[in-house]
Amino acid sequence: MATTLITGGTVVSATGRSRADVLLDGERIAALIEPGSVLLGTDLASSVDTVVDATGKYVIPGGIDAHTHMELPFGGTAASDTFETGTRAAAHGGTTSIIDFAVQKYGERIQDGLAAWHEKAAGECAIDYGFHQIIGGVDADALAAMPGLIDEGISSFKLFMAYPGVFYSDDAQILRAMQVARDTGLLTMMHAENGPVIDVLAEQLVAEGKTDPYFHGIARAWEMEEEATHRAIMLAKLTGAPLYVVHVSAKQAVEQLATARDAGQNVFGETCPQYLYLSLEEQLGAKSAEWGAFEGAKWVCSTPLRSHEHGHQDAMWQALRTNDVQMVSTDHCPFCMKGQKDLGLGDFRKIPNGIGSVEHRMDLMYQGVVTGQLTLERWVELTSTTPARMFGLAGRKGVIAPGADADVVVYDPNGHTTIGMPVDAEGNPTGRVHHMNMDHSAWEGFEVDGRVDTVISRGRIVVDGGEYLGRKGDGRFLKRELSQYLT
Ligand code: DUC
Ligand code: ZN
Ligand code: ZN
Ligand code: ZN
Repeated sequence: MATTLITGGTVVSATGRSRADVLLDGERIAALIEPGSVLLGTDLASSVDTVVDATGKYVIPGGIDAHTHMELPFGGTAASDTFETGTRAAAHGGTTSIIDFAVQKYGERIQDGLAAWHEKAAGECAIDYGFHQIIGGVDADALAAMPGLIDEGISSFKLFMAYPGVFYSDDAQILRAMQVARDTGLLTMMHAENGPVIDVLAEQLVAEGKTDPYFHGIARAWEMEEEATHRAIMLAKLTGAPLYVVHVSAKQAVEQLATARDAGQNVFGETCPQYLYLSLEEQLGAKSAEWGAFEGAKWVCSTPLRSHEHGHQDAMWQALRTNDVQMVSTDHCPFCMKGQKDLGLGDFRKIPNGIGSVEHRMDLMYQGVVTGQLTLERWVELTSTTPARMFGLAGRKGVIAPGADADVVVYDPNGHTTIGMPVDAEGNPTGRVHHMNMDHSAWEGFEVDGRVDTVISRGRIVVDGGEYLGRKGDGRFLKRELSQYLT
C-alpha cells in the first residue's frame, strides 16, 4: 500500500491544533507524528512513497457536505451537476465526502427511488458519497419501507413542509414518519417552510404582476419558516424523535431551535453559506444587460435569501458560534440561467430553486475565520467533524486520527481564492474558473483569503495546487451508521 507523509503543517481538529506530521498508509491515516521523528534509524520522509510539504499550512480533515442535490429533478428540469461534475467540483474545494438526497417521488416505492439514485451515482463520483432519503409521499408503503433504509446505510430521511403537489407532508404524515424515526433511530431532516401558505402568497403576487425573481423571497416569508420550524419542533417533542432542520435562514427559526435546545430537546440545525453572506436586498439590486431584473434568478433558492432587516445574516453567524446551529452544508442545487432558470421568465414560481456552492463551502467558511467570526477549530467542526458525527460517519470521517479514512486537506492561509467566473473586458476568464456545471456563479466577485492546496481522498491525491488528479469512480458509497447524536 502506498504511503504518504504530510510534513510541517499544523493539524487542526474540532478541539485544538498542533504541529504534527501525518502518515497515511493506503486508504487510512496511520499516525500523527512529532515533526522530524526518526524511525528505526531513518527519517520517515525518505522512506515513504510521497511527501506532501504542508509547511505554513493547515492540515484538516476533508470537508463533508451533508446536503447536495446532484441531478435533482425540479420544475421540469434537473440540477445541472451530475455526480461526476459535482463531486469533481467538490474535490477542488476541499470537500471529500458528500451526502446527496435520493428521491422517492409521490406514488413511487422508496426502494425504487433509492435504486435509481444508486444508478446515477455508481461509478461516477470522484470522492465518497452517501445518501439521505427524500420521502416525497408518506403513505403506508413508505412507512413500512422506512426501517429497511438502515440496512441500506441510509440513516436519515428528509420531509418537506413546503412544495405541495411535488414533495410534501402534512402534519399527520410527519407525525407518523417521526414515530417510525423514534422507534428505529432514523434521523428526521425537515424542510421547514409552510408551503400551502407560501403558495397562496406567491399566486397573489403573480396576479398583481409581481413576477420578478425577487418576489420569490417575498412570498417565502420568514414568518412561515419560523412557523414551520416551531411546528416541526412540537411534532418532534410529541413523538420523542430527534429533529434536524435543513437550510435554516431566518433569525426567528434559529430562536425556535435555541429555545427547544435550551429546554433539552434533541433538535439540530444546518445553515448554508448563502444565508451567511447574501441577502434579499442584493437579489433585488441585481440587474444585468442580458437579463435585466431577471438576473435575480441566480439567487432563487428555498429557503430564500433573507432581508438584512431583522439581522438574519448576523443571527446565523452568531448561531454558529453559540452552537444553536451545528453545521454548514451547501444545499448545492445548481441550475444554468439559459435553458433552466429562464423557465421562470415572467413567473418567479417557475424558476428552478437552487444555488451551486459545493466547490466554495470550505473557502467561504474559512473567510469566517479570517474575519474573526469563527475559530479555526470551529471551522473544522462545522464543515467536517459534526457532519460526520451527525450522519453516522464518526471514526471514519471528520477527524485526523489513526484508523480514520485518509481524507485530508492541506489549506494555505496565505493563499487567495477568487471565486466564480471573473472575466476581463473582452469576456475572457481571468481568474479561477469554477468546476461546477453552471453558466454563472452565485458567488461572482467573492474573494477569499485562503486557498485549498492539496486534497487527499482515501489516500489518493485528487487535487494538487489546483490541478485535478482525481478519477470518476474512485469515490465509494458510504453506508452510514445511525447518528452519533442520538445515543
Ligand atoms: N431548495 C432548493 O433551493 N433547491 C432544491 C430543494 C430545496 O428545498
Ligand atoms: Zn429543502
Ligand atoms: Zn436541499
Ligand atoms: Zn486577499
